[in-house]
Amino acid sequence: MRASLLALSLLHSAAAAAGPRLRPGSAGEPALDRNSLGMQFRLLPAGQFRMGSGESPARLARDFPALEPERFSKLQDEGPVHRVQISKPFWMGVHEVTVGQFRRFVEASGHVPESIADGTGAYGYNAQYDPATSPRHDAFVGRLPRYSWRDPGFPQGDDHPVVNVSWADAQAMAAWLSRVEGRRYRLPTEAEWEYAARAGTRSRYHSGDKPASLLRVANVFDADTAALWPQWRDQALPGRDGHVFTAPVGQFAPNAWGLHDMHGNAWEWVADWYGEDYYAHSPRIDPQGPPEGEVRVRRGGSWHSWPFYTRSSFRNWNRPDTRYVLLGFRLMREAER
Ligand SMILES: [Ca+2]
Ligand SMILES: [Ca+2]
Repeated sequence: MRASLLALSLLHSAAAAAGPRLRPGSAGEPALDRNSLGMQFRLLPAGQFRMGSGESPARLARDFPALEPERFSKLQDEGPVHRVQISKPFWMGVHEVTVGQFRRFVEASGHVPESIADGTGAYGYNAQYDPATSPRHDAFVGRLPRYSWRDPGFPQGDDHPVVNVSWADAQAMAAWLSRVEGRRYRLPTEAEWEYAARAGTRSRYHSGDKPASLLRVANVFDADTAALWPQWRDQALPGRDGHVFTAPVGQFAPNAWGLHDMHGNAWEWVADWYGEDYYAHSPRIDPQGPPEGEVRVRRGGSWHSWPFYTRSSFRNWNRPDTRYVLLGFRLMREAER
């Protein structure tokens, strides 16, 4: 038994080294691999999907009654729904990059994260904030030098998603892993991200259309988090997901392709510049985003996001030097040919 398991594992390693395996694993899930930092990746197949959302403001207003109706008329950037072809299989990170993985990267590479290098720091949660009197009515303060990826003002274990990292910090980690392993790591494109998040679904979430379905699959702005932001209690997911701030990655059910936390926990930087009307003219095969821009796209929502903003099609953005308590990243690895 032991010998045959060993043989099987050698066979698997040989197959993985030889190139991508297009067929899903025997359990119906894509093949799984671990890299030198212990990060897990799933080999997603090449394929086509319909990107974006064409939901009417009326339908959204019906299903998200706590939001002001004006919000639903500002979603033109999610359309038109268009067919996108992902031409090559790729290895997608199963989890958001964790605090522990980011620390190992920083220690091994000598990379100085942008929040420390430029001396301005990052954002943090201020537990003393008073919703009635604090500036901006916001518990998040910054930038301040005391905050960084090491300390967003709330407790995080090594298995939580790293936040307060800039787009360049994410790029630096991908470049370092690529150098160390001789394979190409990078941020997913916006199209690769949505393809991976949907895992074949067309619904608002990979768990269905109903916000309540998120309780099973995502750490979002739930009743416990809303206790700290009572002014937004009406926006909270009814119910408790068990996490006031970030959760350890992989605590919730994965999507059909074995990927965790595509909704919620930390927003995820992707590679693309943001273009509001990009979907109207983007190439059908492997779109890469506009050639230039001011802000980079982030996807998926966070532990502090209302359910509406964690939909698979929702697009948001930040300046690339942003470091914020809600924003982390996930890496992908290109499949060897
Ligand atoms: Ca939560
Ligand atoms: Ca996420």
